[in-house]
Amino acid sequence: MRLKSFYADTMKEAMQLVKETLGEDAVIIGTREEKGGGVRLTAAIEQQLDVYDDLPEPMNLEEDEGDAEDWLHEDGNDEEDVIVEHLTDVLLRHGVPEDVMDHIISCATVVGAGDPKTAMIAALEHIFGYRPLPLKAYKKPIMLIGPPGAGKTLATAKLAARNVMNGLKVVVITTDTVRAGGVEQLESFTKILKAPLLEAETREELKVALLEAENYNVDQILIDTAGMNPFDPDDMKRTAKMLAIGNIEPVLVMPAGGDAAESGEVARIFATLGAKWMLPSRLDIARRLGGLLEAAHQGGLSFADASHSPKVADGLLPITPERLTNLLMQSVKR
Ligand SMILES: Nc1nc2c(ncn2[C@@H]2O[C@H](COP(=O)(O)OP(=O)(O)OP(=O)(O)O)[C@@H](O)[C@H]2O)c(=O)[nH]1
Ligand SMILES: [Mg+2]
Repeated sequence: MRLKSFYADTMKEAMQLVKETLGEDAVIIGTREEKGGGVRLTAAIEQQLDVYDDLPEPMNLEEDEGDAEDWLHEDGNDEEDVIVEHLTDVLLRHGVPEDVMDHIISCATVVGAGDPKTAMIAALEHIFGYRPLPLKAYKKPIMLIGPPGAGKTLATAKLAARNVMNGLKVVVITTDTVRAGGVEQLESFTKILKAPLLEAETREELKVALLEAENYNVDQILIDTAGMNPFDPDDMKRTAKMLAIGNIEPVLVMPAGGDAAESGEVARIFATLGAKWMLPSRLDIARRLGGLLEAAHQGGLSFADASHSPKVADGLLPITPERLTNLLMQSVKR
């Protein structure tokens, strides 16, 4: 995709310029009235890609900045234009929906940072919340919830492992007792960690397990749950009833790489159960992060730590505006 901005006194003239320069296939992706009069119109055009162009490239910010300089000199654009064009390109490549993209770009231009990366960090910092999960005694049991296969059990094991490695005592409870292998999958980790693993299928059993866990006098209680379908009212009611026991902190485990609209809707539903935290999973096997940004936006969720590998030993990465920016700015071809 190639992006270019055009300036003209009227929209009609700007459209004509787009047509003459980029041809009939150009798509208008943004318009803005300039402070000093006239309009600015940003247009995009697909470039023919070789099949190998679709492979990911390593991040090379210096090269990106070089490109930005070229824009500056060739087109006489100012810094703000370079930032808008660069960020628009990055966000489009990640399939970020228009309203979130507009919000990020307006914030990035308002902060007046000199380069696209700094502007993106500032915008992401302003728009989204970032709260790593506690690595200390936490009075609320942490319950990992999310769609089937999202990575809840692996995330539970990673959280348990990092707590134990930091000298904290944990008890793990699983409510995924019906599915074959559900308990065994967790047990293989809790045994190594020498952490008690309790089972609770129903709300009543969970109440009992929580009382038992408190008797262990631990720093954290982690609860792994069975996969739940956000669009199935029965599944959601069951989870809501478990959470209604009180004082439980639900954390949504959300796989990266999903369709943005779908991820946003899923996040919004889980947020109604009280989730305020989102633990992104599968960062290593996703190339587009529009789904995660839309989920954070729709659900009003803060980014917690993320899972970036299928190995418990690799642990979790705290998500910060800087890390999110680096992930977004890694080259992703459309
Ligand atoms: N590469 C990679 N694989 C992951 C990651 N997180 C989870 N997985 C894999 O995804 C699969 C499902 O992970 P689980 O932790 O079992 O997911 P779950 O949400 O507990 O699944 P259910 O209990 O069946 O709903 C497993 O094969 C995990 O190894 C990740 O961050 N990166
Ligand atoms: Mg599981």
